[in-house]
Amino acid sequence: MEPNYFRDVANAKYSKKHDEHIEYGTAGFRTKSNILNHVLYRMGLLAVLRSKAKKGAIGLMITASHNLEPDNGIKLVDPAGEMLEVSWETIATNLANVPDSELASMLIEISTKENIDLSVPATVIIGRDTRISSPILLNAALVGIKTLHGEVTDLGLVTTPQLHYIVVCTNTKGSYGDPTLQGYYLKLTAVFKSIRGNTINNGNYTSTLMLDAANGVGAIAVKELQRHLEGMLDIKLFNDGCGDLNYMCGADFVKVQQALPLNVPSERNVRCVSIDGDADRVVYFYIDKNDKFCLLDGDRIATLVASYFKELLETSGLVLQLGLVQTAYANGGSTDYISNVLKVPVACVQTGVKHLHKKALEFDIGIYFEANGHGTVIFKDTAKEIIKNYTKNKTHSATKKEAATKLRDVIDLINETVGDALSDMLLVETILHAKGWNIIEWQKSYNDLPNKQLKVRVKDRNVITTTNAERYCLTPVGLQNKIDEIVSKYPRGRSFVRPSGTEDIVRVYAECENSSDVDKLAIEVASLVY
Ligand code: 16G
Ligand code: ZN
Repeated sequence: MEPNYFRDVANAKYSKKHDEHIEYGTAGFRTKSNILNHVLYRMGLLAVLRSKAKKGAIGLMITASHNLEPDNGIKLVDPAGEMLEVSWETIATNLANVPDSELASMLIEISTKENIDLSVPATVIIGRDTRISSPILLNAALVGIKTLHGEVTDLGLVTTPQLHYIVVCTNTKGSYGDPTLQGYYLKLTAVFKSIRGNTINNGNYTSTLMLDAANGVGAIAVKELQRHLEGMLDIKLFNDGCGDLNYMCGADFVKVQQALPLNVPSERNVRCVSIDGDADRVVYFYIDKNDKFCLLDGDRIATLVASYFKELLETSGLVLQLGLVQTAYANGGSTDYISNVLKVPVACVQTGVKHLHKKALEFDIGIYFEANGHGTVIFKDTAKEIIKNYTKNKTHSATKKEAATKLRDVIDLINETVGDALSDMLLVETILHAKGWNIIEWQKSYNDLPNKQLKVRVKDRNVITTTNAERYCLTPVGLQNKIDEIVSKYPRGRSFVRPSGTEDIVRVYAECENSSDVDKLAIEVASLVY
């Protein structure tokens, strides 16, 4: 190792100015933006080491997703476009919290333990969301990267999924797509247009929708989509960046509050979409003829996609294993529908995209969605190859080949690296168009159980530990028995509590058959946690 390589890492401007312990959680570091400066600097340093360790470009995204404006955060993206490897999450946490005096020695220790060849060149691809604090934090990260002589590609304002896309394209030398924003828009929109053909409307499907962009970076991307899809998809954009980020709008607000976001007009039976502040989550909703708010969340998207893929597999005669991955938050109504009506295997894992992604890799075609609208579909390389060859095989009937061709094309519409609100939306639009469905028909496919989520502030959320994909409480001892007792009083009742990975709170989820009971059930369970 070059002895002087870490010589300049001490930097007074980015020294650690407080003692708050910060953790690399489910989606990276996320907290108040004014205590993140040294963390960003240090993650710049770490990204260089990670790039050298993996001999590939690393992504660094500055965002706090659906959190309000005062927060910010950072996450690192591995070369294949995936979340940072779990063992490096601990390394990141340790590096963020070490005293300044031990920074250099910890970097040396990481390099030695991870066997990093420091002569390997490093590249870090950076993106940021629209928060006021993002440019300052960007500078901190840039200084970190440059201190260790890493190359930087600064993408400016991008959605989180766009960053993931560009990282994977860069590392696969363009075979996944062109590593530019232009490449991203062209890839998604070209296939969207070609699948849709000349029929803009079909059956009860019409091409108009209202989109709430949470006043986030997604609004910029949506404007690009509007340009590319003019005449094909009529997107009416709301919360386009002029208002407060994620404030009473966006996918998280809509999902949790089950209410119309600010500024979106209450028009009956119109298909509406909400994305979150960094555009990796999407939910649909509409106001029905009785002025009731109706939500179509990640579970709905997953079931719609599963039913479409199942249909294409059956029609084409392709034999591939289709599976769906959910979390404990998935509505019991959706799980019943998937298992009993669609008859697609369904797995449940703990919250956080990395867990869903990993499980979905076990299927030839793995669909994963969190109820909050974060999800995608991933295909094994072998499955892609089988589908491609099938479309070329002259012995299959035209109908079979047509279904296989649709399957082949729709793969290009999907951002497999991570849940992508815009790619997911274009997929949903494609499926609704193919089925000739309006949003009411989509909703009729099954009934959600009434459900409620609550946040509880506690002294130490980590006293709650869970198992069985967060559906069962291990500690405090006795809590689970009390939950079971309460739940047993409610027909089709289900409830769980878990510590949040992104906020200093405990989350409570409850569902049951009668909407008049659900608030009571949630409050009863929440009262056990106080
Ligand atoms: C993060 C996760 C999301 C998860 C949420 C749970 C990623 C990219 N994002 O936003 O998947 O649903 O955290 O938050 O993994 P919670 O632990 O606060 O409930
Ligand atoms: Zn997000």
